[in-house]
Amino acid sequence: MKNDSAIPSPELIEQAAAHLRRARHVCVLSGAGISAESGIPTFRDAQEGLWAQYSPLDLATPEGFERDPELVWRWYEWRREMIRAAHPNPGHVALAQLAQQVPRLTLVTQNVDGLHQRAGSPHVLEYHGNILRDRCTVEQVVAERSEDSRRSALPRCAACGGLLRPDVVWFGETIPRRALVEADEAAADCDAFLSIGTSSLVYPAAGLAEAALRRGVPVIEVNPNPTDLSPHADIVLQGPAGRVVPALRQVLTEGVGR
Ligand code: BJW
Repeated sequence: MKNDSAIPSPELIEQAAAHLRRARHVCVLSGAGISAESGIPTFRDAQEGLWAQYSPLDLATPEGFERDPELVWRWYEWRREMIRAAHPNPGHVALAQLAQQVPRLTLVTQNVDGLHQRAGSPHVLEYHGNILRDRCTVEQVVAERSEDSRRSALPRCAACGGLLRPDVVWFGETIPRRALVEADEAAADCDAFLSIGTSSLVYPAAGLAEAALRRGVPVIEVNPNPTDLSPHADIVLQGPAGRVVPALRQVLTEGVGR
């Protein structure tokens, strides 16, 4: 990762804030990078990213789960513990506050950690589900664990006894319908788009910024590293979300140097 302690110039932050000030509806897409400063690893960062150490095909596909559900559950239980122990960081908090400062803000998150909600963001669209929920593989609904499988390596549904899985979206699976539709609507209606802490590599999520770009809507990216979106974004705020989003929120409220 590049020098992630630097943050963009006040002038560039003001340019981004000016777009947000003019906006009637801001659409935000967040990714793993916004939770990195809460101690939760991203997926694709070269050294610490989860995919540098674990195979997405084994751990984040329905086929991997079918082959070895115990392995997949062990990995998810490890991540759940990490996420339960984590706290929202200043990036999550500033984004929740930003929602109070613009007429309308739709927050679409690819993250499964629930940290936006814990920071106070209302109506978060969980595009890739939530790791803290279980889903029944038979009934395909969010489910409780049966009493006798609570501590088992393979938890079972209290209602039907079916095998449970984490309520997340794996590769090749469809996005939860409500999140998919409402995110598409927001990308089609917004007049400013903010992409925070995502590599913009995973679809259909990455297509949301593309849809906004096609409409000529200003797209602002917050990321310490360049992504596939960066050359197309109107403004790239290069730096960590935990510093850049609070700075953006502050400039939006107070203006530069006032
Ligand atoms: C910081 C920072 C700091 C660091 N501050 N920033 C079109 C083209 C090509 C392929 C496809 C396509 N359409 C569909 C596909 C297939 C596939 C896909 O996109 N593959 C690509 C990887 C090539 N997509 C799917 O399969 C999706 N489903 C689908 O399309 O269904 C329709 C369909 C069904 C059947 C057949 C065909 C189509 C589902 C995708 C599910 C993704 N699931 C995961 C796991 C979730 C569960 C879990 O957590 O375990 O979601 S994978 C992983 O990637 C996770 C993330 O949400 C997602 C995105 O990652 P994200 O958030 O961008 O993280 P990173 O690590 O990539 O990036 C972090 C960024 O943060 C970096 O840029 C850093 O620089 C930055 N950063 N520190 C700010 N402090």
